[in-house]
Amino acid sequence: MKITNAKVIVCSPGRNFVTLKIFTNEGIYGLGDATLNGMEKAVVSFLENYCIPALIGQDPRNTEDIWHYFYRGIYWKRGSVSMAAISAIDMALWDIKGKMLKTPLYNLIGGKSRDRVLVYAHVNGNDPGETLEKADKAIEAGYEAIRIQCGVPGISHAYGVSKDSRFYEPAEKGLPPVQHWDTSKYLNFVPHLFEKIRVAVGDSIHLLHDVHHRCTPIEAARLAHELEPYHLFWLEDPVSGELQEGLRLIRKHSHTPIAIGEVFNTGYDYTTLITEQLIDFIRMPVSHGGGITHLQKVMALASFYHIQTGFHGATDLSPVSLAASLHFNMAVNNFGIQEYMPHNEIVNEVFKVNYHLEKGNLYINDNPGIGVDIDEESAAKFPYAKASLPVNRKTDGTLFYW
Ligand code: EZ4
Ligand code: CO
Repeated sequence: MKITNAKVIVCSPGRNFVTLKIFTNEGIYGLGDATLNGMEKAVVSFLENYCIPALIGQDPRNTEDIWHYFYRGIYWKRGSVSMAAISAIDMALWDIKGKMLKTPLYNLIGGKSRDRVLVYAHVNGNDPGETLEKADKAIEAGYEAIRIQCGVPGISHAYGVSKDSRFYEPAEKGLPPVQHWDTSKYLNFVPHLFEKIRVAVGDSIHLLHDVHHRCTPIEAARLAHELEPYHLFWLEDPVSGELQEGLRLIRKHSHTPIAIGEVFNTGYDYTTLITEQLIDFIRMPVSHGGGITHLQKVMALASFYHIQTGFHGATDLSPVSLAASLHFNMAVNNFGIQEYMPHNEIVNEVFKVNYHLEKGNLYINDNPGIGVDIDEESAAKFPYAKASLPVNRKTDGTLFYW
């Protein structure tokens, strides 16, 4: 079996998606998600100019060797752009493998360990009252786990609080907008928010919260400690992960579970975090973390340290990514939870999906491979539109963390 060609499909049904389609001499093709929010064209260029020419003629069944060809074989390693490309290639090859063997991807990576995938919903409001109303709605809809984000008094626009009440989208058209941030206001506010929410929703609902890397290790330690009475399922990205040792300080002061790494892109970003048991959940998704091939290794290492999956799954990850995550989560023993945000309806005109939501859980059907298809005619109706994630500045203008 040979790879005969590959192409990159860029479309924007409400938001930008980059999809890699790999063709073979046996008529089977595979799809991979290469979307990197706000940096889409950089991945397109890397795929088109460097990866696709090297893929043509290779045997698509050799997922392990091809992965290493693009990772070990390339002098300039790692980085979000090249890892997004490698992840898309790997996903497309596993899609081909499943289609060739006429079986869903989960059967190739361990079979079913469960019959559904627990997801968490996104709840965000401008103030605690509105946030609680939306939390009640999510619980009524059957969600067992909800991520709570809320506007912070004194901060004009807090990241993660959606402008559109139905869909969550942090990127805005054009160049990056500037948002403002004040950590002390945030730290003073969040424990009160969670007290209110926990008292109102009771003990049986899982509550999650995303810090989006806005704290220093000692600030994050304070927050994780002060949130202990409200029994969070996890506190996400409490600090920027560049300094893995920084997580030691949080662990030392708190038993709030920690999830980290939606911006990570290799297992090397996790080695200290895993082997010192500084975290509880892996956020790095299939689409940015090296695909199925690499994430299997990361989650295997994590399994020895009681660390579970909790993959990124915001709307900037395409349905191909979400389906790939679902196969992974169905198969792996150390499954934790999956992030889920419904895509805008027009996304489903372009992508034909093989999963559905029922009472806070996602179910996947038995389509072979990853099992999502793309309607290219429909994709062509939605041309790329530049959009960017915001940059953050303190109120005095100092550029701040992501
Ligand atoms: O900032 O998906 O956990 N989810 C998040 C998201 C991410 C965006 C980045 O593209 O943190 O809001
Ligand atoms: Co996040």
